[in-house]
Amino acid sequence: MALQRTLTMIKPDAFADGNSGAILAHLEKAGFKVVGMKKLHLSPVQAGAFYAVHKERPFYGELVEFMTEGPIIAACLEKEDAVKALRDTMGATNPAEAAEGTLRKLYGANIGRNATHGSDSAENAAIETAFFFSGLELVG
Ligand code: FUP
Repeated sequence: MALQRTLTMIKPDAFADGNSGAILAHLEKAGFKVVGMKKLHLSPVQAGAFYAVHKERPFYGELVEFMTEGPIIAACLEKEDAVKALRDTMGATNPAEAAEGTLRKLYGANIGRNATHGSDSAENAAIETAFFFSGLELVG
């Protein structure tokens, strides 16, 4: 498998709890290279657009509210097979079901407040990376 890029977010819960540094260190130790990174506070329109695929789901409103409650860190990460590797490093969507030692197990509280995001496919990784970063901001 060749080098691949994916998109992660340190969500408002993890940022507010002061876990950004630990999460970034965990990702670096797991072999991810940060090729782009920024801190921002999403507006409801921006968070709604990012999660547009979930628009019809019952949790959409709560998800947008949560993702806009405070700052986040968005980062583009590079590694062999990065999309799957990040999903494995994060663990299941619901922290209660996430494996020991995964980011969501370590830092998530519940399925809504689960500390981190990771793209679920190479196609979405490209879309989500372009949502946050211009080509000039990605330094490989
Ligand atoms: P994931 O790819 O693991 O982030 O999970 P999904 O794309 O299915 O969901 C995106 C986000 O919606 C989750 F991170 C948290 C939120 N969510 C809920 O709040 N309730 C649910 O039942 C499912 C997802």
